[in-house]
Amino acid sequence: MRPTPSWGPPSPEQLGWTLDRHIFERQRRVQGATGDFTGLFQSIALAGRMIAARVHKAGLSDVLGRVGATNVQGEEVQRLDVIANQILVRCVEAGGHVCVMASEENEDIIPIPPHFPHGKYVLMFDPLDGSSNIDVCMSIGTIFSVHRRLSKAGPGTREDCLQKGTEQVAAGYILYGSSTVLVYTTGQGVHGFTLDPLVGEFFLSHENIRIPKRGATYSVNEGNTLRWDPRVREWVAWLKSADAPGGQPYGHRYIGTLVADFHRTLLKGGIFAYPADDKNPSGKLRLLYECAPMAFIAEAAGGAATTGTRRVLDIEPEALHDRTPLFIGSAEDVADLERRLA
Ligand code: AHM
Ligand code: MG
Repeated sequence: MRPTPSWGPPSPEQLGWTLDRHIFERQRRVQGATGDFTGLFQSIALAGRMIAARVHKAGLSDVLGRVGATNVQGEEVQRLDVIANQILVRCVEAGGHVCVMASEENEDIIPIPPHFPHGKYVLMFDPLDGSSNIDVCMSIGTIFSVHRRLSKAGPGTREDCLQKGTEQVAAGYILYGSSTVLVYTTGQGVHGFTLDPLVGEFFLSHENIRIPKRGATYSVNEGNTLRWDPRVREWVAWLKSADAPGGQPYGHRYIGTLVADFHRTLLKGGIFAYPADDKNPSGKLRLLYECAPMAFIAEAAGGAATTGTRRVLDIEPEALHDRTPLFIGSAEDVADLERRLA
């Protein structure tokens, strides 16, 4: 006998909830909204689709490998890094929604060319996070953070970029994984959209994501163990022991791309850590392009993010490329870590 077909509930595509529509509906609820925010998001999503297209056929086009230079962080620049950076800048600069940008790949702020209008927002991004994974077909991502400008008019300034994480008006990331997923928050609710590559649209696939209060997985580069503060070493040893919360050892997962490790942590719970170490005494990850946007998302989903001693979102940046230690994830897992470092 042939099985009875089960059609199930309508898919996100059938419902037509695209990213554009989701943001537009929200804009309608804000009195006096100008559409600038919606426009900025459309530009970011376009850049995401363009980067995804290049990432997914990277081995076939001439985009893999190094450009032979190091970036402001002293790291080797990969070709796809440069391409992703250019795509984001070009997609956003002409829209008239931002007054200045800053990127992990650029030493200084990225001004908006004078022939384009200057808008009220500031955009900061890590165009291609997880660079070391590009050439080996592992998940990589884009991270972005949006602030309102502080300066009154005209070209934006470095000070417009140097704002605390609490001042973000939106943050998000795009994960180029087994599928391409865009996750964003404006501080209330975290929503995820999956790219249908045939339609070329992001459809709502993860509405109102809440991070579990506690997880059962930790994510850290354990190759750095000998370089850590002994209290961090003891904390990781505890997570691996039968004394760990739940009475059994935590599992370990580490991809080495913050976007991918964070996405898993957001959906399944647990904790991701990049502690300070002897080589990176202030931590490795950058406050403005990586830690603050992810902390904004984590808190909006009911999780937490700390340097070990203070809330990441409260850090006042001093320079564009400031770094900070990061412990982020389920609220109870982060609280345990804080207690152990106190
Ligand atoms: P990148 O932005 O240059 O790719 O560097 C940041 C990446 C993060 O995505 C990841 O969490 C970390 O560096 C991995 O570092 P390591 O290879 O030291 O474990
Ligand atoms: Mg990065």
